[in-house]
Amino acid sequence: MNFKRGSAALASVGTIIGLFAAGAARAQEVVGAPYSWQIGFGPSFTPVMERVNWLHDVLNVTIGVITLFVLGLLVYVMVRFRASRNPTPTTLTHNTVLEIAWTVIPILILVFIAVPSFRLLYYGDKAVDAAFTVKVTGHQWYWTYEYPDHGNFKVESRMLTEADRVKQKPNHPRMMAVDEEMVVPKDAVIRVVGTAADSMHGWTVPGFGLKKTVIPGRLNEGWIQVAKEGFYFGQCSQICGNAHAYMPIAVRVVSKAEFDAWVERKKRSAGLMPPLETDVASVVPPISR
Ligand SMILES: [Cu+2]
Repeated sequence: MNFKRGSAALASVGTIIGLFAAGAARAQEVVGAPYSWQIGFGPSFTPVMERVNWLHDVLNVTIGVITLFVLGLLVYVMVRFRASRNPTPTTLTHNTVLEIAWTVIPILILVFIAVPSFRLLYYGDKAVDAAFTVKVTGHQWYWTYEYPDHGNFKVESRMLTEADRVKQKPNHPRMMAVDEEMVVPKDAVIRVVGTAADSMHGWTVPGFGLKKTVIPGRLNEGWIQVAKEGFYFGQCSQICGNAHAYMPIAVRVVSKAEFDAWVERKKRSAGLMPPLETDVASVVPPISR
């Protein structure tokens, strides 16, 4: 117990130091990341994940009630029909009413569970009135993000080495920081379509309630709408090869203005927009004769 408390305290001191260190470089905080001693779902950051949490709670209560009811029946049978109390066994084998009841009631329970399950499946399946699309592609072993509605520039997202993480993004969790995050504006409904270039991968961000297996030759769809700015993390969730553990998913949610500025920078560096004069001066060396 003391060890647990001690390490939890150390971890939080570490987090605070990390936040201070990063504060100077970047004001945006890490919002959706796994935390020490986490056993259940983390907090939800999208409408889909809120509903996933709700369904999870409803199912847990349903399962709990059924389990307690069956346990009660077993205890009752063991006490009421014990051998010492019933020296002569009964020859009763059928009870039509009971048999219909124990068939129909579980069916009704399954229907009760199926209705919200299917509603949630279809709710998360397709984006309605999406502002734009981001195409996610899983590679061995990194992610690319394409922005087809913004000129189709592409961002490659690779995990930082531990040394680079400490230097560049010290407040990001170990083995989850990447060089280039997927960047999206807050509050906007964003369609996320996913595919893979080689083997199957899984684009999964727990706080978004999104877990899409991405498959070569197929396009799978989901959507997100995140209200809070910051960094959110997830991991590839299909065993995709020897560096499967080293292709984390990092999403940066920013304001609309910041997003537009980021898109412009990416478009310029992809040659989709003319570079700024200051960039040209720094990139093209003066001609010497
Ligand atoms: Cu993978």
